[in-house]
Amino acid sequence: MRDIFDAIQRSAIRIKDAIDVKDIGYSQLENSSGETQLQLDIQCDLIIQEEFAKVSSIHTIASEEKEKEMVLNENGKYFVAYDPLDGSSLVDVNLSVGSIYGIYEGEFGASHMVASCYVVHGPRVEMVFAENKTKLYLLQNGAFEFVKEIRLGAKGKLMAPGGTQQNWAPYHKKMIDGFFSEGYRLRYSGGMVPDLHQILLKGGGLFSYPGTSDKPEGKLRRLFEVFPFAFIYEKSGGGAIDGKVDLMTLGHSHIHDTAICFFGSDYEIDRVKEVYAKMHEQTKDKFELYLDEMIQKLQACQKRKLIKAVVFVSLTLGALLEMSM
Ligand code: AHM
Ligand code: MG
Repeated sequence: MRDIFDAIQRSAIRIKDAIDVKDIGYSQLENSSGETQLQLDIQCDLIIQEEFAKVSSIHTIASEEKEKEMVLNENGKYFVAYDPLDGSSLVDVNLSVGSIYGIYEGEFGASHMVASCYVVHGPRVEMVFAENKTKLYLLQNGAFEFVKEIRLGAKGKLMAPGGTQQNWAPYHKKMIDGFFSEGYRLRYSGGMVPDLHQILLKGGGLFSYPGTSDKPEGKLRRLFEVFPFAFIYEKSGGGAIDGKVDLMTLGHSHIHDTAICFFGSDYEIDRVKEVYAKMHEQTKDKFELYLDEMIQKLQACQKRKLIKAVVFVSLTLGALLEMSM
């Protein structure tokens, strides 16, 4: 694990230099000498790949920038999934960005995660690494120095609500509005690394990326974004759920799968659970009532009308499921 930690630190220093060049953010295609430049996120992906290739304990890597996993060492035991430069579009406007790493043993999957880490590139470069505890490090004169252990409070004051609001479900909007009317303050930059980092360091709050009408399974990727932060929040004394269950109990079928996600301190996570459980209950009740009605209709049907009724039921069930989102 130590060699992975070191490789992440070397990558962070190289990524800092890659971000800190004049042309980045103004032109993604050509630098001032007219040479073709690699897009910054691809450049960061290659930096990390190069540093991980030096680590013999890494078996396979998966990156947000790579379609498929890449085997590095057949004898390695760790599987590392990373997002090399999350929120890369924020570089253009000089807001903070970051890299996220999920370290899995034996294979990818939440239940195999043994450590996770992220690096924030803001006014300073900071790194948060969680294994048994969550620890904060600061880049000082070319080396990362331990600063402190991080613990979340039981209740926070900050709210980072992701996703396009017009595509939120009404119960989700009501819940977020409820937090604001309790005095929570909006803190959303559009970069999950700085947004979750702020909540973590300021003691608590809620970051959410719900299922929306355009992205029913959320936007954030399980292996590179959701599981690493879920691990960090849980190790820091907070919670991470998909509305119903602990995010760390979810599976995945593809390396780029996404998940609906909420990260926060206990108070906010409990509220999300309550609101989402109530919504699921109501949807279930509505669904059962509807099914009973349909069964009665079917029973009353003449044999020749049966096929027509079955088609009708399938179509309306589909519409009802869509409505309940
Ligand atoms: P990216 O991987 O394309 O950079 O997108 C991930 C980012 C997260 O950092 C952030 O929380 C989210 O996308 C913001 O999305 P939205 O603008 O839909 O709220
Ligand atoms: Mg990302």
